[in-house]
Amino acid sequence: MGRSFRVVILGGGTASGYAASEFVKHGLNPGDLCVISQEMVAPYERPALSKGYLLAKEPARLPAFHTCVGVGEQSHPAKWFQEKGIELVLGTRVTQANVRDKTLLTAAGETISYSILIVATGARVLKLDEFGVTGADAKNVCYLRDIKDATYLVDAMAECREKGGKAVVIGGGYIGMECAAALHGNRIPVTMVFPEDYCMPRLFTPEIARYYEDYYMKKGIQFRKGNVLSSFECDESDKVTAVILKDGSRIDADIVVVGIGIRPNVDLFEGQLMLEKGGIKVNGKMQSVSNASVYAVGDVATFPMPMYSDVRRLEHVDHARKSAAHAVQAILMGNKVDNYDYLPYFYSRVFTLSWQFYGDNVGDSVLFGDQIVGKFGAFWVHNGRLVGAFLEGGSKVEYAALAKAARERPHVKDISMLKKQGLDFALTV
Ligand code: FAD
Ligand code: NAD
Ligand code: ISD
Repeated sequence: MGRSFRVVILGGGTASGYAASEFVKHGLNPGDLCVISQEMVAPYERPALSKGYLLAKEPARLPAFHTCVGVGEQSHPAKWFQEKGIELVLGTRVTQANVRDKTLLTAAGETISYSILIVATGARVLKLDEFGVTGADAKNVCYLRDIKDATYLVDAMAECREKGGKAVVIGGGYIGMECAAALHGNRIPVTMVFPEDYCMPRLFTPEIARYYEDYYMKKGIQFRKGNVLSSFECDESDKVTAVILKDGSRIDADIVVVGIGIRPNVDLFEGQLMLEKGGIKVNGKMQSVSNASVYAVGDVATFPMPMYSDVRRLEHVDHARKSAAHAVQAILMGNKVDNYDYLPYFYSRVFTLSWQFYGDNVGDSVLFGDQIVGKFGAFWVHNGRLVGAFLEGGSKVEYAALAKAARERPHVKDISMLKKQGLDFALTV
C-alpha cells in the first residue's frame, strides 16, 4: 500500500504552487496535502523562464522565482512545503490515474490515493518531429517549457555566442517573440520564421504586430514570414548548421529555438473524464463535470466563461493562479463560493517594451494612440460593445482602466469617436 492524502495536486507548476499557497492561507492539517511533480524543483513562476532567466546580465535564478513571487508574495522553496506539512514529491512522474479508485500510479511504482484530486499538469510543447521535420532531434534545437529546458537553452546560447554563431527562431507566438528578444540580448543575431503574415496572430492585429516587428527589425532581427521549415542541415556531431525553408531558401543556424504551440497534458485522463477543447471540462468551481472528486486548473482546464457564454481553455499565468485559488476555495467552502468568472488577462515584456491585454479580441479592432512615441493601444468592439483592450507602455492606472472597461463592456455608439478618444474612453468607464 502506498501513501494516502485528503488532497493530491498532480503537477508542480505555477497553478500547483498557487493552489498549495491557498490551502495554507485557509489552514491546513499536516499530512492532508500532497503535491506530485515530475520536475526536480518546487513550483515556480513559469513566465520567468523566457524573461529574467534568459537575461545576459544578472539572470533570475531559483529560489528567487518560486511561487508566489508573481503576486508580490514570498518565494516558496521546497523547505516551505515541508514547514507547512505538505508532502512535496519531486522528480516523480505519474504514469497512470484511476479516477474510479481515486489512485495515481507513479513511475517509481508507488500507488498514491486521494479523496480529492487537483489536476494541474499544464502542457507539453509541440515538437517539430510531430510535423515530420527531419533532423529535429539535433542537439542545438531547443524548446522551452520547464527549468530543464531553460537551463539547456542558456548553455546552448553561451556556446553559440562564444563561436559568434547565429540563431533561427521557429514560431511567431509568445515563445518566439520573447526568445528572439532574449537571444538578441545575448548578442546572438536572430532570424524569425513563422507561417503567418504577422507575429502573435492569436492576439495581435496586423497594425499592432507591425509596431513590434518594426521594433525588432530596428534591432537587427530578421523576419521570414509566411514561411515554414522543411528540414535541417546537420553536421557529423548531430548539430544543426542550417535551416531549409519550404520555399527552398537556406538560413545558417548555430542554435534553433522552437515555439510552435502546446498541447495540454490530459493523456492520463482520456476515457475517464470529459474533455473539451483539448482540456478537462470543469464547472464554475473548477470541478470536473464528469467526476466530482477531480478538479482541474491552469492550462489543462476547459472552464465556463459567463462573460462570453462560452467554455474555453486559457494558457496564461493569471488564469493559472486564479483558477488554482478558486478550486481550493470551492473545495473548502463548496457552494458558498461563486462560480469562476474570469476576465482574460495576457501580457508580455520584451526589450524595454511592455503590453497588457484584457478581455476578448473579437469583432472590429480600433487602433488608438501614437506608435511613434510608443504609447498606443487597440480596442475590440463586438455587437456594439467594447469587449477587448490592448495597451503598450501603459501605467498602472491605465491598465486598471483597461481591465475595468473590458469587464464592464460599455456600449460604443461611434467607432470613429472611440478611435479619437482612445485611452480616455477607457479612463472614463
Ligand atoms: P505548468 O506551469 O506547466 O505546470 C504543470 C506541471 O505539471 C509541471 O511541473 C509538469 O512537469 C507537471 N506534470 C505534468 N504531467 C505530470 C505527470 N504526469 N506527473 C507529474 N508531474 C506532471 N503566461 C503569461 O500570462 N505571461 C507570461 O509572461 C508567460 N510566460 C511564459 C513563459 C514560458 C517559457 C512558458 C512555458 C509559459 C509562459 N506563460 C506565460 C504561460 C504560463 O506559464 C502557463 O499558463 C502556466 O504556467 C500554466 O500553469 P499550470 O500549472 O497549468 O502548468
Ligand atoms: P503560441 O500558440 O503563442 O504560438 C505558436 C506559433 O507557432 C504560431 O503563432 C505560429 O507562428 C507558429 N507555428 C505553429 N505551427 C507551426 C509550424 N508547423 N511551423 C512553424 N511555426 C509554427 O505558442 P508558443 O509561442 O509556443 O507558446 C507556448 C505556450 O507558452 C503558450 O501556451 C503561450 O501562451 C505560453 N507563453 C505565454 C507567454 C506570455 O503570455 N507572455 C510567454 C511565453 C509562453
Ligand atoms: O513575467 C513574470 C511573471 O508574471 C512572474 O511571475 O516573471 C515572473 C516573476 O515575476 C519573476 O520573478
